[in-house]
Amino acid sequence: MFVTSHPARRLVPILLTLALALAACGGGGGDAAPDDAGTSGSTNQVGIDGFAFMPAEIDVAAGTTVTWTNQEAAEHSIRDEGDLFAESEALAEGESFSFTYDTPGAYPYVCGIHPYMKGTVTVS
Ligand SMILES: [Cu+2]
Repeated sequence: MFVTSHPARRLVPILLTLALALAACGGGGGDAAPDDAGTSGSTNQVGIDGFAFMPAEIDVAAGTTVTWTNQEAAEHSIRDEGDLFAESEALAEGESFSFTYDTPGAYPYVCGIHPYMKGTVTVS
C-alpha cells in the first residue's frame, strides 16, 4: 500500500506545540522569589506567601498606599487590628488589596482567615 502523504510531517507542529507547552510549565514551576525581599523596609508592596506577609514589617511615609498581593493558592485577607479599615475581601491568588495610611503611628494587621499571620505598617 502506498502512502501518498507523510503522516510524520503532520506531527511536527503538534510535537512543537507540546514541547513549547512543556517548556512553559517547567519554567513557571519554581517559587518566584521576590525581587528584593527584606525583613523590613520602605517598600509599599507586601507579598503574601507561605502563610506569611513579606515583609511583615514595613515603614512608610504618611500618605503612602500599601498594597498587599496574594502570591499563593490559599486565600488570605487583610484585617486591621484597630478600626482603621474593614477586613478586605478574601484575596485569591494574584489578587491585591490596597489601603492608604495617612496618619503616623504603628498599625498592626492580621489575615482575617488565619489570624496568626501578622504584620505591621509603621507610618511616619
Ligand atoms: Cu491567611
